[in-house]
Amino acid sequence: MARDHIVPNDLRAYWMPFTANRQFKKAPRMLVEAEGMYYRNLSGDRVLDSSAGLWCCNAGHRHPKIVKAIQDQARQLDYCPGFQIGHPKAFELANRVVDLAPDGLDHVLFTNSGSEAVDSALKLALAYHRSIGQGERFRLIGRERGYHGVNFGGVSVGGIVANRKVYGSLLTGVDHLRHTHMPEVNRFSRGQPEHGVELAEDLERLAMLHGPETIAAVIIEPVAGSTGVLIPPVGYLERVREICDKYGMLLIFDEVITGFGRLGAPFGSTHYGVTPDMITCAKGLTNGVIPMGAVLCSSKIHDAFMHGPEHMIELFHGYTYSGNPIACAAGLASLDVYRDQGLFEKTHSNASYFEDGLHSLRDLPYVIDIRNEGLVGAVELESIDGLPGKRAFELFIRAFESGLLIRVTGDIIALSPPLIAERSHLDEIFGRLEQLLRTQD
Ligand code: PXG
Repeated sequence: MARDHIVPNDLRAYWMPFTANRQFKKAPRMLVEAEGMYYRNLSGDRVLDSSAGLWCCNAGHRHPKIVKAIQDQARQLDYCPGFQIGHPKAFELANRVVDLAPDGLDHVLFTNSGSEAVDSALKLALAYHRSIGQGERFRLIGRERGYHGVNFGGVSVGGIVANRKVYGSLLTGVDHLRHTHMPEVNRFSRGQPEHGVELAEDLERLAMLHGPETIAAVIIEPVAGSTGVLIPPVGYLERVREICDKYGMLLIFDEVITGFGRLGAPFGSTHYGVTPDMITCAKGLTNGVIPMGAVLCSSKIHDAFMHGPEHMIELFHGYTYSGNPIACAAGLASLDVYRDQGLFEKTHSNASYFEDGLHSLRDLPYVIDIRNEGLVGAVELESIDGLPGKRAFELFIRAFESGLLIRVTGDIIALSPPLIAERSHLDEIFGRLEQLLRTQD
């Protein structure tokens, strides 16, 4: 039955995610088309994408091979139950992902988002310890300023205050490492900051505080993205790995952003040469086109569940859409495109050009820090007294109106262009940003 209070073009019903809804609905910003590095808005103007959508469209937009794979799959097998039944592409995609992963991460669970991947990994960590007779390991360690999605587990181990504080007590038995942002000594670092390896010792402190035998897993992003691009100090990830090994704690790298080429290697772990026990990923897995996430885990973890009568389910976990055929087709096509267009290598070779362009902005008004790694970077602005986030938000609006999509978090501009970006696109991004930064009020 039609509701008579619904009128065409009414924006009220949709409560938008992580959005200033009232502001948006007064002055909507709509995108209606995309191709390659550009979106198009309602008026038909081009909008250059400097954030790969939300850090996910690594091969750019509307890639013909990905579009075709999705169309073909929808025509052939639209949906297939994932519990007790399979379809070939889910197995093929799992193998392809394992091929890209560091040695030793040989098994894949599929989810529908990064948030679900994180909660799956945390549950798997707890269940693993229980299955090897260490059920007393119930604690989970995250990090201040960490972002691990919005489900209860991910918010509990996450460290972004606004995402946590209104949601009650969250999971119990969680603690947080200190974050690694040390602008006093690392301001304007290029690549990994020199100072801060000692922050990894915070894990020792937490182990001593709680008793290491109570800790199941530590989850961190190799490069913390959402909080404003924090690059790990030299030696930090290696030291965290050592401490986890010393006490039998699992290490989970949340690679939702760093997975699939962002740093110029398949994963952050391959880029930094540090292998975790699990990787969570999403976004670039399907080029952002169809929702999908994954947890990669070691054989040690997988094999610990493979006992008992063979007719029994080994892990009571999964989603209606785990390994959805259309998502798998999008995933396979995305990985083909990354390989065939050499996008990880291209990112590696564009990284220093990107770095130079980004750091050329350092003397512009209100710029207090710049940091980068691979094809991800941040420009941090001085906050307006009493109005945190306002300066960057205004810049975001002005950028959008002038035809540039950027992502801002607090007063930090985060850049993560599609990996197909040519140097001319990077020049355009930095040229436009320079203009916008120079003309701030
Ligand atoms: N872990 C990490 C490290 C992430 O970056 C998630 C988990 C959750 O993924 P889903 O698919 O559930 O959203 C993310 C997502 C931003 C931004 O601009 C970052 C994310 C998502 C949307 C916006 O900071 N990261």
